Amino acid sequence: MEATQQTLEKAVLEKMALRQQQGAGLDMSRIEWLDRTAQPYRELMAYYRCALMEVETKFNVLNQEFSVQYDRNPIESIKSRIKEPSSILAKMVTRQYPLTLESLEENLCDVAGIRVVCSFIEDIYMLADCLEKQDDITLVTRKDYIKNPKDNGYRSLHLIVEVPIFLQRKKKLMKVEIQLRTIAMDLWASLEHKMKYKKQVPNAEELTRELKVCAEMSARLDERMQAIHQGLMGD
Ligand code: 0O2
Repeated sequence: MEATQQTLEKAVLEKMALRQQQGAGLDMSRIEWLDRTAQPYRELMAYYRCALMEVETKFNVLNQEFSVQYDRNPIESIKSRIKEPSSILAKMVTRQYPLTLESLEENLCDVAGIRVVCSFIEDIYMLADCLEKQDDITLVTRKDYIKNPKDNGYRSLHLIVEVPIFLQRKKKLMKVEIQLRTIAMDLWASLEHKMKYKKQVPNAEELTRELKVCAEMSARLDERMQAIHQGLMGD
């Protein structure tokens, strides 16, 4: 598995190196080029990791403040990831984006991704609003798949934001994709994801229908649990 990953990473770097080499018209060997491009690629991924740390800290701060003020944590868990080189390459090739680092940065919004799992739907909107109001955050897009679920039943709130990272000599704005969902939405999405990526699923149509029913049921459950919670808090 690790060996496959390394091979794929090498393939991405090599393809990007070649494209840049052709663009710049430079005359040097493939290996030299790979070495030269490997470093900028790693640097860019390091910047995305820094951006993830910034956004994750912002959510942790909000969670702390909330727990002090209201004696409860709106966030159940936070997971972050950098998109794998193979997925980056696949997306760039499928969408016919130029295979350069500049194009990667400009066209892909989900290289750095953070998933925030909340207890209640109202926590999702509260956290999203708090984040969007921060003066170093720029909202690029907001897709509300909770109010407008996908046809298959998928629910989550998606934000693409730009966040500055402060480096030795410069400030750099980095894009981060944020997915906010409840525990029930998260469970549903991981089950559906498993099904999507499984090659041969017996009774696929039946399971897809069943998943859609489950999405409806879990949405009702989220609403009822929130109503009970509001009742307990006296809202
Ligand atoms: P992965 O492996 O999770 O990264 P974009 O790809 O952002 O340019 P798109 O497709 O409109 O454009 O983005 P959208 O709708 O905001 O979805 C982005 C991500 O949300 C997906 O990333 C999934 O993580 C998640 N997602 C969206 N729809 C579904 C769904 O129907 N089921 C599940 N399980 N997850 C979904 P990737 O890149 O597809 O995958």
